Amino acid sequence: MKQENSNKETEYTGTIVKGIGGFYYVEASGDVYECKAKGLFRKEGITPMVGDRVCIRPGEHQDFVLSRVLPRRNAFVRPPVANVDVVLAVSAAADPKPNFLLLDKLILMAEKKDAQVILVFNKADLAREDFACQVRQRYRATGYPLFFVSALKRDTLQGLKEMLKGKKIMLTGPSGVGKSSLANALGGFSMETGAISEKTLRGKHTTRHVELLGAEGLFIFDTPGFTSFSLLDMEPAELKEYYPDFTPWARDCRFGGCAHILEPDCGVKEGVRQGAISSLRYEAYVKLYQELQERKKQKRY
Ligand SMILES: Nc1nc2c(ncn2[C@@H]2O[C@H](COP(=O)(O)OP(=O)(O)O)[C@@H](O)[C@H]2O)c(=O)[nH]1
Ligand SMILES: [Mg+2]
Ligand SMILES: [Zn+2]
Repeated sequence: MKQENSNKETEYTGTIVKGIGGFYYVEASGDVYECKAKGLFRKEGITPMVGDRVCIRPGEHQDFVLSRVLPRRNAFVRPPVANVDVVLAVSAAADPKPNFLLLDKLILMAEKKDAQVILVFNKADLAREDFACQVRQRYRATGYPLFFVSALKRDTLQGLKEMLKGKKIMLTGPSGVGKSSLANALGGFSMETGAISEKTLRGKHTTRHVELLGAEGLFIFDTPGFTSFSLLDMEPAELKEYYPDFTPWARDCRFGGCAHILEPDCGVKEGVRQGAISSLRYEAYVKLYQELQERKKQKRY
């Protein structure tokens, strides 16, 4: 997008798709420009990130200068990416067995950063008969879109792909669930798949750069996603804010700051009793709440 600014210089708006060795690669109207960042950024405490919307302008020597970082929707530290629209929280129906506590943590990270959450259960071809039913039960009241797919069968991916059009996407989830396979099937990329390559990747390429890949109308951050190690840095009392399935019931709690744990007359616990909120999801909430409390105590001493 060309814009004439006050200096009558041509300015472009684009997206950082890669950053290596002090250079940023900015995609604007289908072209990629190699840019140096404006010297002032460091002084201003601004670090451009992959995913950032930025302005660039021609420099003095037929080069390009990254002159401005536009306001971000969000920014993650590990991996360092900005403007994640959608977090695909990926699990496998089997092999590896789903870990719902970890899944809830991934959801919470996404919620905290105000990214849209989409739940994906891959390897549907390996699922037990009642699997989808149980999962639906657990997450129905959250309102999160929920997909049962197989990266190996493209026809199962159509609905998901529709929902991802035009979005910047981060895939998260444990190793082996099929994140790379999904990215490849959704966008025709060629990310390495398989347990062995995953391990060697982690061993050898710990400084592997982050890249935003675009194809077939969607944009995927090629990173390992956030892991359980960087999870749940929040106050125990903050946790409940990120449970959309609790929200309508929390209005009936007697106490304003109700944590929905031990308090009497708790609307959320009533919701669980009535079966509107999944008891499994609620029990996982209690576990996470206690985990956060425990950690807070340890920090204090
Ligand atoms: N049966 C089955 N296997 C799959 C499916 N998707 C991926 N896989 C296999 O699961 C393994 C791990 O996949 P990968 O994409 O590397 O997982 P990642 O570690 O999450 O990136 C690979 O051997 C894939 O071929 C699927 O839908 N069904
Ligand atoms: Mg992978
Ligand atoms: Zn309550």
